Amino acid sequence: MNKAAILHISESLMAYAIRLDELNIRLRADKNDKLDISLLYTYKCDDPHLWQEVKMKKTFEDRYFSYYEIDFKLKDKRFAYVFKIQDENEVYYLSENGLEETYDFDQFYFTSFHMPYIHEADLFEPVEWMKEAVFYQIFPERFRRGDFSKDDSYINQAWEDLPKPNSFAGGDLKGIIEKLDHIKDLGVNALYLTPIFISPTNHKYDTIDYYEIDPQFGNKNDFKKLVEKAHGFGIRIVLDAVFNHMCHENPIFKDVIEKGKESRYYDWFYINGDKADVEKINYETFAHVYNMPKLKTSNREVQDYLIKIAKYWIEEFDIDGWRLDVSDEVSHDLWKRFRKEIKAAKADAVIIGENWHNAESFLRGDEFDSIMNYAFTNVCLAYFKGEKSAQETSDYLNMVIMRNRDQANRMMLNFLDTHDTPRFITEIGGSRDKVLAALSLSVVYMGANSLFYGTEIGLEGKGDPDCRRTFPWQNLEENKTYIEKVKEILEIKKHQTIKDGDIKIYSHKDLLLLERFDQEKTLSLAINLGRQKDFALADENILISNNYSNQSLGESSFVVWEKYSK
Ligand code: ARE
Repeated sequence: MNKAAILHISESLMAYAIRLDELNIRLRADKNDKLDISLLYTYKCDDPHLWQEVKMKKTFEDRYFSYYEIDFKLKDKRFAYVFKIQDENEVYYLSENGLEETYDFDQFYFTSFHMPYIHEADLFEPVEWMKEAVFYQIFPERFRRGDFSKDDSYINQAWEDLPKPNSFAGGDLKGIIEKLDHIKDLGVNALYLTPIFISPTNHKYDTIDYYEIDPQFGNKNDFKKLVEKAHGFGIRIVLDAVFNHMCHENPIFKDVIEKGKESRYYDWFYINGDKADVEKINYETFAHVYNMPKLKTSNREVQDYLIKIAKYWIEEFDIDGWRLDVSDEVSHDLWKRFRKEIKAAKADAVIIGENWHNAESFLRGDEFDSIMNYAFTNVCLAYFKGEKSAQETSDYLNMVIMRNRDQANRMMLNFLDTHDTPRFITEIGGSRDKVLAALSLSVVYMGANSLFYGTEIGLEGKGDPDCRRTFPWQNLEENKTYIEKVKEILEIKKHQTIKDGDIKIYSHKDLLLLERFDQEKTLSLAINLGRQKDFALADENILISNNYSNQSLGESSFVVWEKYSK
């Protein structure tokens, strides 16, 4: 046994409460070792010398490691445990003492792993609707123009032109309202809108007034109508909270430009000198962008200001959550307060961070519910570009799951592309078949989904700003068959096994395989991007397939089927 590979950390993502009376416990070991692993446990308030044993199951496997897990129903909240690890020759015990050949159970007070107590307030409560959420992400400036009576002197691009960094094409909220039928028809049940508040740019990530809708997009009345109509359709609305920075033209920052240290807002920013100076850029910003001065989010006053904004749009307009821009660069202290206040305002409002990297420290149940899952996007790109094999992809997807607690995994926002990335279809060389296979992978994988507007018609685009092309509505008709296929895939989301089931990810030769299962049923997905053509998999209950014929998977094909669990 490779002893160095064995890992367990108590009170972490390797031992945490799923419910008040249920724990998830994980142990890591070397993938090449054949091990028999059990959890030995006792309740501290019963007879603490009465130890029981229960087997753990191997559930995930990445490139080097196997992960063993158990979901454990507790009789009491005070819990002590050690692991018994057996290889072909010997038995070892893992406790706070480390890995040893024997374990002195009489000394467990000092040396066993502990779960001291589970408090209601510390539980990571999932947002139930996220388990079946299919988001549609809209960049409002480019989706649809619905208002032809507004002052449109700002528009500098014809709808059919390709966007440049400073293009304005005229999309607005009325346009979104008009097209809600199309969105609903796809099987979407949530919208994520990039920023809509007053700002000088087309993307509006530099806010001048957090309490007003940008007139280019409409007004509060339009927004109210949008929320009402969407809610009527069973579609929730999540807005973009740009709280890492504001616009340099925001009256708050302007006050600091004018009054310097005399401004009551001086300490809201990171300024190097007596006055903020836009010429010298003597203040911290988002990236190196002078027009986005960075807010000091550990300042209590700044926190109060931002939390009030977030609550306002929930309380006055009944929005269903926030996507948090550049959330990894904002203080944990703000996000902890933010969560408490947002959940008090609307218990099932969702909080989705924009963290491109491992965000475990934000996903413990006291800050975010979810993040934009760029790790998933990244591995999908590599796999569908042919840069990663089925085996490597499976290893990676397993690893990503093991980065987080189960609650977070079930709410991850999985997508193929966003307004910040090139369009997936363009990146993988234009294959619509591959996009459909990738979409089914995103639906069957654990978490919520997000579809970037235009995906349903195969809209192309390279990086920002090209990925933000206007929606070519005239092309809808000619894409009817493709849209139907996209709908069929999103439909899979409604299966109980996808909502609540466990997941297994593995590979077999060129096939990438995923299973979602509960006691009753198993829903499987197989994707083949390789050369193997004669592998029969699904012979009954096929839910959806592409290029799958004669019971075999050919190159660039996939199939989803369902059967009763054994
Ligand atoms: C504009 C131009 C760009 C130009 C840039 C700098 O379009 O071509 O490079 O200016 O001059 C918004 C707009 C952008 C705009 C930007 C600055 O949408 O069009 O760019 O403002 O004015 C990192 C951040 C992540 C961020 C991405 C873009 O961590 O938070 O970069 N995403 C959010 C939004 C953006 C938004 C902003 C932040 C700013 O979603 O739309 O940009 O509010 C690695 C790193 C990540 C990095 C990622 C991508 O993985 O680890 O940290 O993300 O690469 O670069």
